[in-house]
Amino acid sequence: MVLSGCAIIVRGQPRGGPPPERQINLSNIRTGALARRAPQSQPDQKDTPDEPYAFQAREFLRKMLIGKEVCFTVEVKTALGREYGMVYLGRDTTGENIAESLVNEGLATVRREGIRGNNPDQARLCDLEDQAKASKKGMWTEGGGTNTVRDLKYIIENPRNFVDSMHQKPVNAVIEHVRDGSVVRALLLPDYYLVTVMLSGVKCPTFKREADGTESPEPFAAEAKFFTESRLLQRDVQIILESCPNQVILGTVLHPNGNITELLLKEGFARCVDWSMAVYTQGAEKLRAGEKSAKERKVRIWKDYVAPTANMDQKDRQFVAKVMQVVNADAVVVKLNSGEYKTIHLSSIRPPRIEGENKDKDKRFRPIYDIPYMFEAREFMRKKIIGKKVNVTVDYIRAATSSSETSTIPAFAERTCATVTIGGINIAEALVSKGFATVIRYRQDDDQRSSHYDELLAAEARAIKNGKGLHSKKEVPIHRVADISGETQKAKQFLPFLQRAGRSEAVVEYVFSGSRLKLYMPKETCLITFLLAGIECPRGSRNMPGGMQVAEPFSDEAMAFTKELVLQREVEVEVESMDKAGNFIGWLHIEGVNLSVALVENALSKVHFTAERSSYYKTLVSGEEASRLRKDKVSPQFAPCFCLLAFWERTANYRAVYVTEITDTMHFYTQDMETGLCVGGLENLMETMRAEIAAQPPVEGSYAARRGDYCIANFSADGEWYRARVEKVQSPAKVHVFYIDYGNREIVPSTRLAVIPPAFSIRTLAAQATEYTFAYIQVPQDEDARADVVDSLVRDIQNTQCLLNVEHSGVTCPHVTLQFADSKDDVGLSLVKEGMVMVDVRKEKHLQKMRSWSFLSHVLSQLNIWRYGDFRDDDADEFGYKLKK
Ligand SMILES: *[C@@H]1O[C@H](CO)[C@@H](O)[C@H](O)[C@H]1NC(C)=O
Ligand SMILES: *[C@@H]1O[C@H](CO)[C@@H](O)[C@H](O)[C@H]1NC(C)=O
Ligand SMILES: *[C@@H]1O[C@H](CO)[C@@H](O)[C@H](O)[C@H]1NC(C)=O
Ligand SMILES: *[C@@H]1O[C@H](CO)[C@@H](O)[C@H](O)[C@H]1NC(C)=O
Ligand SMILES: CC(=O)N[C@H]1CO[C@H](CO)[C@@H](O)[C@@H]1O
Repeated sequence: MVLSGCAIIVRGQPRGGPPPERQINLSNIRTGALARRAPQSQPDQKDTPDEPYAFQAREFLRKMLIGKEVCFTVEVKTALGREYGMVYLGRDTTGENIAESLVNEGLATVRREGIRGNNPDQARLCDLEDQAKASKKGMWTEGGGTNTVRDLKYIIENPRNFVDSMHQKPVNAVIEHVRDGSVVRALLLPDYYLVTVMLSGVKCPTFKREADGTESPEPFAAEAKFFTESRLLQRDVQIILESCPNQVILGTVLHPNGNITELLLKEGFARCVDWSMAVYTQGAEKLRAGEKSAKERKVRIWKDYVAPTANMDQKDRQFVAKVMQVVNADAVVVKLNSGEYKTIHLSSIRPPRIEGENKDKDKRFRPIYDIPYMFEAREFMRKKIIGKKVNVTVDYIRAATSSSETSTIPAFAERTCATVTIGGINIAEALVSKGFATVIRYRQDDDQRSSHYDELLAAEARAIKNGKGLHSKKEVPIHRVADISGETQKAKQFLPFLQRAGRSEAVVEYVFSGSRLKLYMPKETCLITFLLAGIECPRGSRNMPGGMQVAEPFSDEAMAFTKELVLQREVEVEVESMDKAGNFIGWLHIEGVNLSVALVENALSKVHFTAERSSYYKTLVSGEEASRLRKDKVSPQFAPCFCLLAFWERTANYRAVYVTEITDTMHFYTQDMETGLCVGGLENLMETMRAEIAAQPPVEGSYAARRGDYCIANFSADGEWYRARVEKVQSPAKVHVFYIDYGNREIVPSTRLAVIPPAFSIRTLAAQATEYTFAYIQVPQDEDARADVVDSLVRDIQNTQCLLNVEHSGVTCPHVTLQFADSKDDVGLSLVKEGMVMVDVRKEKHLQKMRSWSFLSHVLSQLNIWRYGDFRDDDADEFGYKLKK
C-alpha cells in the first residue's frame, strides 16, 4: 500500500497465512500530506484537505509500485520503530530509486538539512531537485498547484439517490481500504466520493469488536481480508453500485483479472447472503455455484461441512417418478420405478394457510376449500402434473419434529423435500410466481433449503410486485362447496338433476375403495359420494357393528388400480340412481375408459347381476371373459381355483418314476421305476453290455456317426458306455448325442462313439427316458425367471423318486403332475405357491367350459378354501362335493 508520496507498506511472501507488514518512510525527501478526516470523536477538529501535489505523489507511487516487488534499505530506525530507507523497484538496489523519481517529477522536495555532502546518493537527490525546479516540473510549476487538491466527499447526503443516479453503470474507482474480505472503502473517480461498499451477495468472516475495544476475528477473517487486500487494495477497478438498503451501499467490484465475489466464494472465504443476492447483477446462480463448489471441496469456512443429502445414494437423490396425487398445495405422492409410493414435499415453500384461527374447532373445516388460495394452488398443480412424470431432486430431509407441551409448532413426520420439475419448469417456482405459495426464510447458515432458492425468492418478489394470488389486494376467492355426501335428503333432491344432466364433469377427490369415490362436481360446486355401477368389487376391511370385518381378497389391489387410474383426474360420470345412504350410483369414464369395465377386465371386480339392464352389460361381460382368457394377465386371484378344479376334475393314477434330467425349457425325463429296476431292466442290461465291450473293445475311430443312428457313447462325466442316439453331426470332432436312457445330451468327438452291440439295441430294451412337461403351469417367458425355476427343480427332484400322473397329452410330450414321493406334495403346485410360476389355464378345454369364473371365485371364498395352501386330492374331493351341492 502507498500511504503517501513518501511512505509505503510492504509485505513478504505469504507462508501459511498472511505475512507481517512493514512500513517504510522514504528518507531524505518530503511530499505533501494527504487530506485527513477529523476524528468523529472530536467534533471541534476540522477535516484537513490535501496539500498541493500530495495526491499526485501518492498516485505516482501507487501506479508504479502496487503489486510489484521492491527492494529496500533501512538507513535509520527511530526509537518508536519507524524505519527510513531507500526503495528500489525490483530485486536489488540497481533498480529505479523511487525517491529520485519523485524528486525528478517535481512531486517531492529534498530534506537538505540532513544531507551530508560526502554521500553521492544524497548529492544526486539535490541535483535532481535543482533540475526539476529549473524545468518547472510538478510542484515547481507556476501557480501553486491548488488545482491538484481533491474535493473529497466523505459523506453522501442521500446514498440511495446517489446509487440510483449511477444506473448500475460501472464507475472507475480505487480501493482505499479493505475492512474485511467483503467490505471495502473506495474512492470513486473522477468526483472523489469516498464510499464504503459491501460486496453484493456475499459475506466473509468479520472482525468482531468486543466491549473492551479489541477486535476478535471469526475463523478465516484474517485470511479472507488478506485475500481481498492482496488483489484489490489500491488497484484501479470499476465498481457497479447496485443497491442501497438501510444506508448500506451494495456493489460489485470488477477487476480485469476476474471478480472477487465469485473468487471469495469459490475459495471458501465467503458464503452467499440471501437478502443481498437479489441485487447481484452478474448472475446469482454463479455465486451459488461457487459456494457449492467450495462446500463440496470442504475448503476453509466449509471444512466441516456436511451436505444435507450427503448420505443418500445418487439414485435416491435424483429420479423420475409419476405423480399420483397432489396433497394440499406443497406436496405430491409419486410412484417410483419400483412401484412404491413416496410423498415428496416441495422444498422451501409454504402453502397458503390461516394464521391463528380456531380452525380445528370447526368440524366442517376443509382446508382445501376454506383456506384462501389453497384450492387454486392445488388445482394449479393438479392440472400441471397429475399422472405425469416429473423430475425429483431431493434437496434435504427435514427431520421429524415432536410437539412438546410448551411448543406451538405441531409435530411433523420426517419429510423428504425436493425440487420437482416438469419439462424444465420448477413447480415450486411456478406456484410462488402465481402467488399460490410463499417462500420460507432461513437462518443464514441453514442449508436445508431448495437448490433453486434464489429463483424462488425472485419469483416471490415478482408475485408481490404484480399483486398475484396471496399478494393481491382484491378480495380472496371463496369456494362455497356443498358437501352432499351422506346427506340423504339433499342427495334425493339433487338426483333427478344429475340424472337429467347425462354425462357430467367431475374431479375425483378421494378413493375410498375400488368402486367407491368422492367426487367434486365443478359445475354444481358440490361434493358427492359415487359408487360404480354394474360391478361387485372386493370390499376392504371395515368396522361393522359386530366387529372388524376382514378385507376381501384383492380389495387393496382394486383400490390401487382405481387410484392410479382416476385419483384427482378429470372424469365424466353418468348418475343412474342412489342408494339408501345418499350415495349416487353410476358409470365413470376417463379418457374413453369405463372404470367398471376396466376393473372387470383386470379381474379386480365381478359383474353384478344388476348390470344386466345396463347398456354396458355386454362390454362388462366380454371384459370379464377377456380377463379370464388373457394368458399373461390371469389374475393370481383365480390360480388356486384352477388348481383345485384341475385336481378335482380328473382321474389320478400316480406311478413311481425316477427323475433323471431337467431341461432348460422345464421339460424333464424320467425312468419308470418298475420296468427300470426289474430283472432284465436297464441296470442289469448295462452291466452286461459294458462287460462285453470291455472284453472286446471297439477300434477307436472305426465308427462313422450318422444322424438318427443309435450307438454307444463314452460319457465324459464318468467314462462309462451308455446307449445314445446321434442327433446331429457338426464335424467329426463335434457329434451331438442324446442319451436315450437318461434324457441328457452331450457333444462328443466321434472317437468316443462306437457301434451298439445288437444284443443291447432298443429292440431288446426300449429307450428308458421319457420326456414330460408340467401340466397346469406356465413356463416363464423370462429367461432368468425360468432359470430360477429350473435350478429349483434340479435341486428338488433331479435324481430322486417321484410320483407321476399323466394329465393330458401335449404337442411334444405328455403333460403331467408330479408329487414328491415322501410328502405327496405336488411339485408344480409348490412352484405356484412359491410364486415362481403362474397357473396355466389356456389349454385346459374342460376348464374353459365352466361358465362364470367370478361366480366360482365367489363360491371358493365362501367355502373358505381360499388359499394356495396344502390341499390335496381329498381337499379337492371335498371341495367338489361342496361345489356340486
Ligand atoms: C511516515 O509516513 C507517514 C505516511 O505518510 C506519515 O504519516 C508519517 O508522518 C511519516 N513519518 C515521519 C516521521 O515522517
Ligand atoms: C467474474 O470472474 C470470473 C472469473 O473469476 C469470470 O469468469 C466472469 O466472467 C466474471 N464476471 C464478470 C461479470 O466480470
Ligand atoms: C428430467 O431432466 C432431464 C435432464 O435434466 C430431462 O432430459 C428430462 O426431460 C426431464 N424429465 C422431465 C419429465 O421433466
Ligand atoms: C472313455 O474315454 C476316456 C478318454 O477318452 C478313456 O480314458 C476311458 O477309458 C474310456 N472309457 C471306456 C469304458 O472305454
Ligand atoms: C361408452 C364407453 O366409454 N365405453 C368404454 C368403457 O370402457 C371400455 C374399456 O375400459 C372401453 O373399451 C369402452 O369404449
